[in-house]
Amino acid sequence: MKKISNFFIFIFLIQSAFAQNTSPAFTEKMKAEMRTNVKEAVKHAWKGYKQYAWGADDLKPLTKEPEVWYKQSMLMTPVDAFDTFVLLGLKEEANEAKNIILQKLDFNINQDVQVFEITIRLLGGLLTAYELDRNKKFLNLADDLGKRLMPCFNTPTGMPYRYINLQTGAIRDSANNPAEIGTLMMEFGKLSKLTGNPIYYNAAKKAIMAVYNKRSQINLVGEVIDVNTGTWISTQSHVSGYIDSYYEYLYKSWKLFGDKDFKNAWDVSVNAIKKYLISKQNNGWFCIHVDMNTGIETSSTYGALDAFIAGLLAYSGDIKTAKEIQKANYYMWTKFNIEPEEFNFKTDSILSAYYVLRPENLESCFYLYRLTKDKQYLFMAKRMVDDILTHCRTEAGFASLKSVTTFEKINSMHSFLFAETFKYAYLIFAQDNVLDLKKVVLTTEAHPFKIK
Ligand code: DMJ
Repeated sequence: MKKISNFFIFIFLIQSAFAQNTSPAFTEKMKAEMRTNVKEAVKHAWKGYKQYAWGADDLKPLTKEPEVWYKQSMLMTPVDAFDTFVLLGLKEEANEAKNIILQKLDFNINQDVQVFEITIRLLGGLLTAYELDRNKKFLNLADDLGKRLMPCFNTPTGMPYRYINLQTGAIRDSANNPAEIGTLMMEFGKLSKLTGNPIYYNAAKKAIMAVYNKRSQINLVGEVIDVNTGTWISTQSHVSGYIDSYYEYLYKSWKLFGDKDFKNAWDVSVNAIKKYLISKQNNGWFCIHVDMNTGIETSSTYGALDAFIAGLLAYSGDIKTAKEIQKANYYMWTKFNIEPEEFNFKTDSILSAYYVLRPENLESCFYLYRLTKDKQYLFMAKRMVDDILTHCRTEAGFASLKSVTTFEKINSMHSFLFAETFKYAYLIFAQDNVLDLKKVVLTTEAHPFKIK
């Protein structure tokens, strides 16, 4: 009898807590536990990399083999991971990463590389490493890489080619996209600020502004553009892959450099995003695909990559829209216990079922928590982190998933797991001063750059 009455008292207390709109507390102890769990996961993944893939770009977490992107490794994992180790206070791991980078990294490779990926992971990682560690060798490596990448901008429009040979400077693939064109601004701009050489800033600014100047009459950009002629090859418009971080860099470049041209371009662009791309559903707001000229919907594809837009909108001051979109992001996550790569909110169905350890949903939680201190985002983040640590862990590290409906794993562990996913997973449960958003701006790969 006593047990039954206790049960009713408990239910009563929960109900009255909800009636008073007070959700349960997320205690300091819970935060500390989450930080411990994330640190342990970082150490586990790094241990696997060291044991089975030391010196390679990435670890293949199922077969326990090294993965090298091109002819020769460029140490993607150590470079992407270094600042995460520093922020998490993992000194031994930070030293190991630093030593291999300074001893082995060499960009004199006769190989075509993708300008965007090399910039956000390596140039970005090296610049942050320099700002954190002050060892000039990091900056020299960044400057060497910057010089090797510069010929990509030699086009009539100033928009870069997608690929460049790091040794010969030969360029290829003139069909590029706003994300890969625009997401060079923070890294090249920072390189200019740190070296005193303006060529990088100027080239990257010309490129991103060239995309902006090719916007349609309704202020949207398309998905693929010819960098020689400036003609749009695909007029699909959205905030997903191929466009996403172009918008991110318009706003963040304004925050980082205080250059008003970026702010103006962001203001115009974000109004168009809100007018044409946002669709309001019961499960939250999400972004559709439209034609850049007409604004007419072409598909209602959303997904793991698009999830960044909530965080970006929160960061730029629109908390209301951000909260609505994060509701959809979380719905997409909890429906399967991990988000799929692509999801259709209108039909409530998966379009593409894989999960490659992406950070964007957690990233948005991080910004929303920092800016609102609403503890629902701590609970959301806990759920996502717990799910990743449970479903993706392997003996040697963490693996991507072939499908979020079966949890079958695939043999891939991208370096952005260290640079972004683990970093956001930790920071959301850490004190604000571990990373002060008034002092730094995080790049698209979550490398913090100091605002000067
Ligand atoms: C990262 O390399 C960057 O965040 C990029 O802008 C998008 N894709 C991955 C993470 O999903």
